[in-house]
Amino acid sequence: MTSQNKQEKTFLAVKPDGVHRGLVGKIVSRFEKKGFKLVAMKFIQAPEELLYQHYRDLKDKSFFSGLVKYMASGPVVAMVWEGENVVKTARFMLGETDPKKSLPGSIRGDFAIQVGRNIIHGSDSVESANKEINLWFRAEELVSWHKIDQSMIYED
Ligand code: DAT
Ligand code: MG
Repeated sequence: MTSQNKQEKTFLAVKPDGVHRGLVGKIVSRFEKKGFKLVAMKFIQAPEELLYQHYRDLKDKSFFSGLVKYMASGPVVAMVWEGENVVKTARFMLGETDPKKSLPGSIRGDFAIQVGRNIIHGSDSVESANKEINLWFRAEELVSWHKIDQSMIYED
């Protein structure tokens, strides 16, 4: 199997706290340096309806309304990244949901303190990634392109 067959996509979003704190460049840079390929990106203030959909599995949690309010409080940088095993690897790069449990070196471990201000979202499975990508982006917003350094990142 070539790496081309193992490529998958994930949905990542710098949350409003990450944007306010000027961390967009640093966060994007980590995924670029890793070798993943950016295929879509937009800067938007998400409507609450979109956020209800995005977090629908958490609608019965006590923190749900606070979560939606925080996510709608300012702009987010919504992105789609592609690469081999990118869903799981991006989750490792994010750290744990609670920054207190996130190792230094991870994004939440390095830049966040509380779970309710953990600066970045990442899909937790290929299935949720596909749902989230479809929710946040139209098909034509995903750019199909060949990244010139692929043979230096993948051996096959
Ligand atoms: P993750 O974002 O790591 O996938 P999740 O899907 O379980 O975590 O929860 C979504 C977001 O909800 C999470 O990034 C921050 C918030 N959240 C989760 N648990 C929380 C809690 N106990 N208190 C406050 N906010 C919480
Ligand atoms: Mg989640």
